[in-house]
Amino acid sequence: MSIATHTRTGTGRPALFGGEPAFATPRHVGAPNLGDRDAFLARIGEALDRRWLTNRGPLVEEFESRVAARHGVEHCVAMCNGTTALEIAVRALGLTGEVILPSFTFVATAHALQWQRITPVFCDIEPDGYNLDPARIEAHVTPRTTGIIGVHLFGRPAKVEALQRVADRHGLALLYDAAHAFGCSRGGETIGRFGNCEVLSFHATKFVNACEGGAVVTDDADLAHRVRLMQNFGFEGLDRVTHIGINGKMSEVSAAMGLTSLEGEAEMVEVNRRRHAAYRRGLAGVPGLALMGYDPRDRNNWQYAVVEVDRRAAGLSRDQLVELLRAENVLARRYFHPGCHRMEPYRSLYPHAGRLLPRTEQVCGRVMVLPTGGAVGGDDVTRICGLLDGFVAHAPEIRAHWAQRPGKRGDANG
Ligand code: T4K
Repeated sequence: MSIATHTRTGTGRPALFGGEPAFATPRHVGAPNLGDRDAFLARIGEALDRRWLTNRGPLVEEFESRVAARHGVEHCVAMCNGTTALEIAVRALGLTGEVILPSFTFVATAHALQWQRITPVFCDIEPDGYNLDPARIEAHVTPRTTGIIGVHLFGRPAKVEALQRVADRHGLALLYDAAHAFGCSRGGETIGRFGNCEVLSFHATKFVNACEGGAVVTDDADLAHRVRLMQNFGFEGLDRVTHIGINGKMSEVSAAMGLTSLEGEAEMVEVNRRRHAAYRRGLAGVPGLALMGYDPRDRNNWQYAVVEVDRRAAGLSRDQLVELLRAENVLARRYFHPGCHRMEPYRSLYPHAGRLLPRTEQVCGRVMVLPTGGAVGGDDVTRICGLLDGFVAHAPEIRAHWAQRPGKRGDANG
């Protein structure tokens, strides 16, 4: 069977069915924002000259004060990664027993609890969004509940006012996983100031990149003090340990990258915003594909191009589109499929959790994240939209062709 569905006009054949891939090299979702290479190398040179590479060197101190200032908070404790920052924040807040969180998040949010033998209790997300639904939390509160973790998924702020009300009503700690939300705001307030504390990630794929890195930001001086002790083995002086702790320190090399990345923030936002506008234009007429928007009243970093696929309207499922795109070297991702509750150990521990997570289950099967940012050009985005438009326009032929393939449709890699 001949199939020519690469574009709406039918030129070319999908790479999945033997055509030339649309891109000769991969287009990644999380390609790092690098910033000014010379500025980075100069910082590395200074660190080498100083022979001071970790243990709260001057670059880490500068990074901490810049991140604190950027978020309008008193305290920032930089860490080796966001997961460790989450674990330390959870421990410094004294959380035990059960903690309520969304399942539609990166698995690190749940692991940060389970790793410390705290039970993650998965709560469904809003009917009209991807964040924790404040209206559903109270049904999960038990005498063992000690806290809530809200996630500002894809940089869209959680409903912080409603979450705070629930936390206050039940005397629960409230912590935010703000891994995606650097530089974002809610109601005129910068993310970073909500709840007891917020946790940032500076992983290479994040808006601000420190290769690996994370931070706890807070206005609570006592909490910040405990967090700082915990990330440095509990040392309070040269040989005085006053607290249990681990090694969660950020290195000078990471801080050098983080500072350089921070300096490029305005430019990165602009590039991300332009790519988002290109996706909006390119996908506007494509049935069944809805690009996630951002509330114009909030500031955002526009780091994620998230598309929800309505299989019936598009004629193809999210998984089919991801598989077609990946063959074209467009390495779309199914973040955060299948949801934490369907990953181990949660899947075995709580096999029925999905019954209380209908919206999460629906969204986990529909969302895909597309390449954006500085690593893709505006023309690339136009081309990716053209591919999607072509696939959807020719969905019946593609489905028919698929049905004849040995093994039929396989699931794309997450
Ligand atoms: N909370 C939330 C909500 C999070 O999303 C994350 C991390 C955390 C907490 C924990 O923070 P960290 O401990 O990571 O600081 C990636 C990242 O490793 C992870 O940081 C991130 N979330 C998650 C959403 O994505 P993977 O397993 O998908 O990574 P990987 O290797 O498949 O890379 C993703 C894409 O980026 C690929 O297309 C390749 C591309 N890439 C990646 C790297 C590392 C590059 O182009 N260059 C690179 O250097 O988890």
